[in-house]
Amino acid sequence: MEQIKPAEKIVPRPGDVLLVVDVQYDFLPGGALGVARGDEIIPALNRCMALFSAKKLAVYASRDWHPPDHISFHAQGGPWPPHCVANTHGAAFSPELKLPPGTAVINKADTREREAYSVFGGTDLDRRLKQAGVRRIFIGGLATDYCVLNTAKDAHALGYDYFVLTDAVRAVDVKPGDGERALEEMRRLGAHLIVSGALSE
Ligand code: VGL
Ligand code: ZN
Repeated sequence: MEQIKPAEKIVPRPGDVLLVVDVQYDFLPGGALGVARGDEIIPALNRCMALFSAKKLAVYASRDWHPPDHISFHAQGGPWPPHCVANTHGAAFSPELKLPPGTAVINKADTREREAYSVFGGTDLDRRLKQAGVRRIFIGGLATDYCVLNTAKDAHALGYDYFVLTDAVRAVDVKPGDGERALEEMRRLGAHLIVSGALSE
């Protein structure tokens, strides 16, 4: 996989935001829809959040926020076991995730009838980012092959420049290789695939 090497520094600047996708108990090992090694991304995300926060740049954190009878759950004929039910333990952010004060929390897929893997899906994220003059989005979180992929596709369609932090994402991999294929698809759509260590003060 082609990546910008850490030696090529990228300095976050006004117009940049960090988007941390769905780092919730249910997507972490032991959770209802646990992503293997999902917990390994937290230190890298914490470093990125600290960097953006120190530069007074916005951090957004999304959460999958489903009603108990969401259409994506098996009982409704959907593909997933129940997960991230709003206001339950499973839907909470990992306490190891050091969200800076003022982090903007975006709930998604929070109505029964609607699935949304993208953080842009059915939320006001695009309006808020455009209003703030945001041009570049740095994306990390879970899962590479669902919410990260679909968020990146929408970022592309909505005209943003976007970066995927390859060491700060992990895949569900329902089929082995789904995560790698998702990264490849994002790269084809113009995503800059970088390691989080490339971000510099
Ligand atoms: C997700 C599966 C079901 C995700 C959400 O956040 O990637 N995956 N719901
Ligand atoms: Zn979900």
